[in-house]
Amino acid sequence: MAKLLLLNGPNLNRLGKREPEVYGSETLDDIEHNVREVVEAVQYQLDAKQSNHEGELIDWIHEAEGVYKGIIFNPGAYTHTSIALRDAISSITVPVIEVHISNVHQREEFRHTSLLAPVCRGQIVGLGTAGYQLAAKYFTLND
Ligand code: DHK
Repeated sequence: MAKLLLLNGPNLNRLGKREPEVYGSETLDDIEHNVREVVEAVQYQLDAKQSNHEGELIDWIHEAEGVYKGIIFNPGAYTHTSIALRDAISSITVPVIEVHISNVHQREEFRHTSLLAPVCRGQIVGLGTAGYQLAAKYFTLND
């Protein structure tokens, strides 16, 4: 059975409580539940992980090689800072879709740049938590 990995980075465990005017009221559990529904409807399997630690995210990306068909990844603020995460994504052949709940381009200048997008399959920004489900749909469509 094909598997997808849903990966969330720093502060995304605070969803639901964190700046609801920016990130909405859904929790990470809600998001994982909704993505799981999309994935399981087409007989895929989902693993979902969240970490506030860059190194742990890097380890999980390395371990994804040969295991997952795709990674749906919201790297949080590491999007804008982490060359190490970019190198981790480049080091595997599993395609990664970068997802942002908010429209980062409508926000502070420092959020306009993604160090990771150039090595990702694609990027979904500003569509709220639906972005995660749309990324899952992409991976399940392309069989
Ligand atoms: C989430 C974060 O934690 C921010 O650091 C990013 C992103 C935007 C989001 O919109 O999901 O800048």
